Order: sequence, then C-alpha cells, then structure tokens
Amino acid sequence: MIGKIIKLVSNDYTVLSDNKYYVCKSRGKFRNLNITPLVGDNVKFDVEKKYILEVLPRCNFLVRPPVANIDQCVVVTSVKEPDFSANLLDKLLDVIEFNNIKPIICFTKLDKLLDDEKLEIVNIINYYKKIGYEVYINDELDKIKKIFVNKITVFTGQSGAGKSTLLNRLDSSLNLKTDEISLALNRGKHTTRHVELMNLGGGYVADTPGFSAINFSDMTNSDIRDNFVEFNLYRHLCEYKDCMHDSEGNCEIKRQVNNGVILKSRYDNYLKFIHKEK
Ligand SMILES: Nc1nc2c(ncn2[C@@H]2O[C@H](COP(=O)(O)OP(=O)(O)O)[C@@H](O)[C@H]2O)c(=O)[nH]1
Ligand SMILES: [Mg+2]
Ligand SMILES: [Zn+2]
Repeated sequence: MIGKIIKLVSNDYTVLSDNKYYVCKSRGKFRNLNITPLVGDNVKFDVEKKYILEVLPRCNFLVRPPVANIDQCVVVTSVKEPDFSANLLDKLLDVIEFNNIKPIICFTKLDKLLDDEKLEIVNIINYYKKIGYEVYINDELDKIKKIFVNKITVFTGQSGAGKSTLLNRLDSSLNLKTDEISLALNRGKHTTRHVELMNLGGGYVADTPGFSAINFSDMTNSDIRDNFVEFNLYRHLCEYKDCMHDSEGNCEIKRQVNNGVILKSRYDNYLKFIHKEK
C-alpha cells in the first residue's frame, strides 16, 4: 500500500492511506542506507506487518523541522520581542528559495510598536511585497486561512515570534502550547521526537517548536547570490557575467543599492552571508 507519513512520535510513524491511519515502524534497512523516512514522505508500506518498505522520491526536505515534500514555508517574523531581525528573515528566505519551497512572510506583534517604529516596519514590509513576496500581518486571519488548501506548509521563525499563537488563532482546535521558549533552549535532554502534520484549512501544516535549524549548510556563495530574488532583475547589467556584487567594479546591484532601489539591509546581509555566515 502507498500512503503519506503524517506523524512521527519516537519511532512510530503514522501513515495515512485511503482515509485510514496505520502506525508503522521503519525497517532497519533504512538506517543502513542512510534514508530516514520523514513526515511528509509518501511511502510504500506493509499493511499486515506495519512496516515502511520504501520512501518514494521527494521533491525537497528540511532537517529541522524534519519534513519532506514541503510546498511552502511561512516565515513568522516578529517586529518586537523578539526584535525584528532582517538578517534572520533574509537568511530564511534565501535558504527556502534554494530548497524550491515557496516562502510566505507573516509579520507579528505590530501592536507592540510605537507609531514611528511602525512606519519604519511598514516601509520594510512594502519592500518585501515589491520584490514579489506574499506578505501577511498576523491579524489578517481570513486571508491567511486560504493559503493552506492542498499544500504542506511549515511554520518557521524565531522562538517567541508567535507561530503557535497564530496557528491557534487560525484553528482553535489545534490547541498548541505557546510560550515554549525556555523549553526550546533546553533542547536535547528529554525531547521525544514528535513531528506532526496537522490538518488546517484543507491542507497540512507543521509547527516548529523552538527555533528551526534552517541554514546555508549545502549552499555555495553563488547559490546564496542567486536566491536573493531582486538581484536577478539587475544582474545582467553588471559588467562581469558572474559578478558576485562584492568587490567588482561596474556592478549594477551596488548601483541599485546606492539609488535606494535595492534595500540596503538586504545587500548588507547578503555580503555577511557570502563572507562568513555559511
Ligand atoms: N502583543 C502580541 N503578542 C503576541 C503576538 N503573537 C504572539 N504573541 C505572544 O508572543 C508569545 C510567544 O508566542 P508563541 O506563539 O509561543 O511563539 P512561537 O515560539 O513562535 O510559537 C506568546 O506570549 C504570545 O501570546 C502578537 O501579534 N502581539
Ligand atoms: Mg511555538
Ligand atoms: Zn554585480
């Protein structure tokens, strides 16, 4: 039989097939082959023996949260407590784009800002919209409710950004724990593996407890560059065909930063990423 893994609790995989749930183990063979079945995987499984036999090809996966075949990531981005981090947002967008997952940005905690701080954040929000991102504010519940249908969605973002709170507001029956910050910092000791795709808005969604470990690990500097989406609008005007927009002369990206067309913080973060934060 073929089904989809929708839940993993310690070593028990819940496979959904034909509207029925089967709790299966992973075969020892997988460990040898270095394949770990992940939540989101489509698998062949033995109905009688309750074993996963084969993982069908994936289109992508993330290490944390360990989920495969992700359609989109909602990057939940707090503007206060924790403070807005353009660096983290740009990093997550870059990595998500690289993994062929659609990023969606959701800003939270705008209610905590003073009026002039709010103005500044609204300008930033408008920039991300202008370069093509789908952007929401967490009180736009009716709009956000519509994005999940027939998709696997992962919520990611800093601890305390408001991921679980937003999910509970979208569907109160989810009943997720909030304010898990201290627990997330003490990760590792008694944490039981628990990853779950929850039903939401006609699709599946996974929450990330604590901070997710999305990073540049297998990206080259060119990959980092190529996934800064707005750079691709101008790079053909750089003098050097493979311009890194760094120390090269006659670089159109640098020109557009100086003109105020490309957001300076985006460019500065890009330089940080290619120089050290890999
Ligand atoms: N003022 C304000 N607080 C929020 C908002 N969203 C979440 N919170 C609070 O932020 C804290 C952390 O939220 P939580 O959902 O646990 O964050 P998570 O770690 O990303 O899942 C909780 O105390 C929430 O009540 C918001 O838009 N405004
Ligand atoms: Mg949470
Ligand atoms: Zn350039």
